[in-house]
Amino acid sequence: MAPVLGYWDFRGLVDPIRLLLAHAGVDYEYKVYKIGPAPEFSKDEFRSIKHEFGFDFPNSPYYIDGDFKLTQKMAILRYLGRKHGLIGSEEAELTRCDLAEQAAEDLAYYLYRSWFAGEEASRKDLSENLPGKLSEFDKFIGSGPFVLGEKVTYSDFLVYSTLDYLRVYDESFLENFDSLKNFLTRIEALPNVDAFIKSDKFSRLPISRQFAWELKKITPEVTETPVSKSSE
Ligand SMILES: N[C@@H](CCC(=O)N[C@@H](CS)C(=O)NCC(=O)O)C(=O)O
Repeated sequence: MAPVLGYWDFRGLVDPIRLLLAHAGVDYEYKVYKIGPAPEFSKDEFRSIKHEFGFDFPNSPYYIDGDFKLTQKMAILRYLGRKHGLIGSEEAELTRCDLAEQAAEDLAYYLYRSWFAGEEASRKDLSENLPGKLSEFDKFIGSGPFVLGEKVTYSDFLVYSTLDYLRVYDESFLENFDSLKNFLTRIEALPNVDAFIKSDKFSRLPISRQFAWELKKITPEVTETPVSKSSE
């Protein structure tokens, strides 16, 4: 039976998993749950059934692969990295993947927190603090081409998603960071990733459904900030 990946109808935490699966050429069923409309953004569609799967920690994204019933995005990515040879093979490589993984998490958390804070505060915060964070990442990636040089790993897809969310928000933040821009281009040039992002299975938006800026991009006439009940 094909593995099953489950998540909401936005990119959020599932995006790097979908990119990895596309790159590895894995055939899987994608189960999409619909989040409710603003301002509640109800998660009942999944929450009402999440205890029925037998997960240790019922949540989404989830990945069911035979006897493996996984939640926790990072556990899923590492599992898939090991299974499909998309992980470091000795200590120096493994620790570099760990570093990329956690730095991408920090950056994503920072962006999410800022975007949930509302537009004005977010713009100010990002203009002041983001360039320093991106500069560290730019240096870390260097000439790449990927986190581990020639070898593609699960950590690349985490870094890609976070930077792409930022690019969708406002591409000018990446203007001075050639290594990061080149990194995004190289991930998108991986043949299976290229086919995936050009297919109707992929869409740049929505990323969370709850950020005011993305709501405006999807529905330009919307000018009010939606009330967020929870962060992702
Ligand atoms: N640490 C978890 C967080 C998972 C999480 O917060 N999932 C959110 C969606 S982004 C959710 O709706 N979970 C279902 C629930 O709260 O019942 C992970 O990385 O997978």
